[in-house]
Amino acid sequence: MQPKEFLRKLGLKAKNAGTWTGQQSLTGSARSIQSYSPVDGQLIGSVTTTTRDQYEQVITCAQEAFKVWRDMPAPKRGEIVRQYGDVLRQYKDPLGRLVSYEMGKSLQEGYGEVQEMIDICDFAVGLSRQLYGLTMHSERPAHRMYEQWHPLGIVGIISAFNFPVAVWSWNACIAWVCGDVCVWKASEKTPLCSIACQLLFQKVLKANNLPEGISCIINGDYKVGEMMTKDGRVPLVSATGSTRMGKTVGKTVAERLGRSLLELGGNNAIIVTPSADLKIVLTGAVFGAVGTAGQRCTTTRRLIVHSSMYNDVKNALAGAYKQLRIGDPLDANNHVGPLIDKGAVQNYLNAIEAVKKAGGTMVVDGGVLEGPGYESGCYVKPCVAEAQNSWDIVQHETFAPILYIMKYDTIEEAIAMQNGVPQGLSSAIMTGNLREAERFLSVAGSDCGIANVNIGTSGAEIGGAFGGEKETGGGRESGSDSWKAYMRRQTNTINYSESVPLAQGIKFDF
Ligand code: UN1
Repeated sequence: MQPKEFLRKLGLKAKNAGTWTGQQSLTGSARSIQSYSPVDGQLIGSVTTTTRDQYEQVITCAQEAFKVWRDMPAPKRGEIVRQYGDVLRQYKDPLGRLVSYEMGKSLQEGYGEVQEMIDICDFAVGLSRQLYGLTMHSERPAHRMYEQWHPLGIVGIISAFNFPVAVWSWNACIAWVCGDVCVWKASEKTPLCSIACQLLFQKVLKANNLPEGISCIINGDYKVGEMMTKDGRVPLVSATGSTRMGKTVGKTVAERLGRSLLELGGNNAIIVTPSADLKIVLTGAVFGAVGTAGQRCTTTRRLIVHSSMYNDVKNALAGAYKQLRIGDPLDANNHVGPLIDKGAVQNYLNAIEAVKKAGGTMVVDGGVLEGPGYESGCYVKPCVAEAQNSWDIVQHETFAPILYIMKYDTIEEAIAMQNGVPQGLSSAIMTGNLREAERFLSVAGSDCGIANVNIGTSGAEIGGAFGGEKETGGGRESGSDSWKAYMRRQTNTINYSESVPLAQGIKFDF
């Protein structure tokens, strides 16, 4: 299917996508964002950036919509999200293709992202009947105490290019069933994906006669994001992206005592123990390191291998990397697509330079691909380098398919290495040894938000709470009880006695 065709199916006019706010198509912005595909370097479309005035209109529109949405019973809101899940099922093919074409991930992964959206819709529908609060026993006679959860209002969502649709949906679908309305600032590298999602959701709102401001979009760079992070009318900002971005967002939102939910960089490792199943190690590590061309926050960046099997793993990896096919991600034969843009290619080249300078040896060489099919200049070779955990370059997250491999002797040493980075998102151990596995999962084990046994670091399911510690930002999105971040808790005490007994035994007679 040609890009023109899937864009048309999604309601996007090629070359001029326009600006959507969720309310109406606004005009008057002088600047626009051009979206070029990293697949073939072609201009896919452009989107106008949101001006200050337009931002004000969007917020007013969202505030008005909130008044309607918050009064709808939660299971009825769940019904709207259920319908969105159905629309996504219907549009999985064109939306998956757009994700693949605009972002550059493989078509399978593009479909996978839409599937994650469908799954989170299902999860949110169930949740809409389970927003439970606790009841407590009051210390006073004839008193009842309980807590209830109310929506916050406007939830601001800042999302990254690497999961241009799924990560928004983890936030938006949960926020919606909670009764919040959402304002989404997507990455300026993938603006059309966000507009496509928005148009599909607007179909559902329209069919149900609901205000469009339940879902709004603002477009632009960090300055547009800043309008939201500084805005006291946005009680929660959920941001996914680099640690650098998260530090700014966290600080700005904290200055006004707002809430932020941060899902930032990872520096994820797999520990390979002597009892590991080599087949599992290879699949987990190779998919973890080269999937999405190394541009997942959960990408495997470090392989910490027991010295007794270090050479075997190194050779097996080199063999597996030889099989990788790099090219057009829409062609199902290819495993690895392009990086997002030339800036990302430069970062990749700089990191390889830095690792070599530090004394690293390449196990699998990197490099930029040229020639037919690689005209966009964004295709690079996934590579593997022998490195030391303490090196500055290894301590940093480079959003590219570079895997660092290193040796350990004792399990304590391996865990210390795995934890010995500023980030704390995902981690894994490959082992057939129960003691080692449990030790890795114990309080003295992995310090990450995600810790897996005999599974790689990427590809988390939506049912769990997703996020990590330390410089990953501490936020949790998606499954489990992550919904609580999108609501405010109210403790209620009701006195049905005929007197007013005070708590803590205090007497106040007059
Ligand atoms: C991200 O890269 O920001 O666990 C999210 C995974 C995906 C989500 C990654 N389900 O790899």
